[in-house]
Amino acid sequence: MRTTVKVSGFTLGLAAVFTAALGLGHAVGPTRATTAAHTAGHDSNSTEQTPGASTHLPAGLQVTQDGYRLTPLTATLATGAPQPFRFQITGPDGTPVTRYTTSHDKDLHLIVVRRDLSGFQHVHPSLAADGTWSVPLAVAAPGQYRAFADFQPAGRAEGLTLGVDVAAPGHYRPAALPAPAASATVDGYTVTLNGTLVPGTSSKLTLSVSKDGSPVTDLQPYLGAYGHLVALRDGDLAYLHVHPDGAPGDGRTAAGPQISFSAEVPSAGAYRLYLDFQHAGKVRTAEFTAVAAAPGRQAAAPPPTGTASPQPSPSHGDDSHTHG
Ligand SMILES: [Cu+2]
Repeated sequence: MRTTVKVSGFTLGLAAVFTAALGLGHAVGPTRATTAAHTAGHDSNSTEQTPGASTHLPAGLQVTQDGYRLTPLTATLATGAPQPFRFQITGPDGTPVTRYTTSHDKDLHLIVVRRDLSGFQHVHPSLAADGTWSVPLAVAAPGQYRAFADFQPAGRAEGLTLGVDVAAPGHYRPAALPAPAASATVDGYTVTLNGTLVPGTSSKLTLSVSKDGSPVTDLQPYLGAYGHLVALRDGDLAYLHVHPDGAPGDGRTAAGPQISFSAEVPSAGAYRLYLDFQHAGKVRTAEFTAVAAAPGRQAAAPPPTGTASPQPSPSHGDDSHTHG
């Protein structure tokens, strides 16, 4: 008798947990049904949203979305000599995706950054016939890293950015986020940032490149643009790939010194911006911290001269931008 009562109680408990899990899944995870509603134009689903909340999560926060999943095949990242970092993107049918739509000259862009927003790398892995991506990779220091795969499966209308954590074993000394600054230096280049990030609004950002005090007017196209800008939100590393205004050869876009972008950040707060630009045959990355003001408030003006990011990321040399 006693046993029966216990079992019943346990079964009840299970049922309660299962119901709670269902509720949670409904609230935060797109089920097949809500995904379909999204595709159809989020009507039924949007009624469940907090008023004013964005319907879609920012990119890069999930390891799986709409049936696609980013699966690392390499357990850890190397500090020292580069080691192959391998991963797959599996599709809704569970098999590795082998066909992609090219974007910015590449089928997949891999961004690797430590969780404290240091050690940024933007590399382009090679795809094997079986759907395995691989790239030689080393990071400058131990720590917990975030790897973002930015890609568009063939036949899908829009791109996806999935993110996964990968550790570089060792003693992790997290670095503080550098203070907001309007200029940064890298390899003798000075890059200045103009513009203010406003949450929920397309904000124009202009970056100007100079070297030895002279404006650089012969920037070279890199992946179909004079600059590529990635923004990561401090705190959760929400990912924004910001699109440049204008393209090389369109008759109106100069090869510097200014590169313009339209950026829409999802919230107030601090972001780390990473600008990739190419000059004299080499791709470099200038980094900035920028703060998006809460709507209706004035953003604090960044100091005129930057604590330029120390930037000697040894892992971010020529190789990290060579397309294999
Ligand atoms: Cu790329």
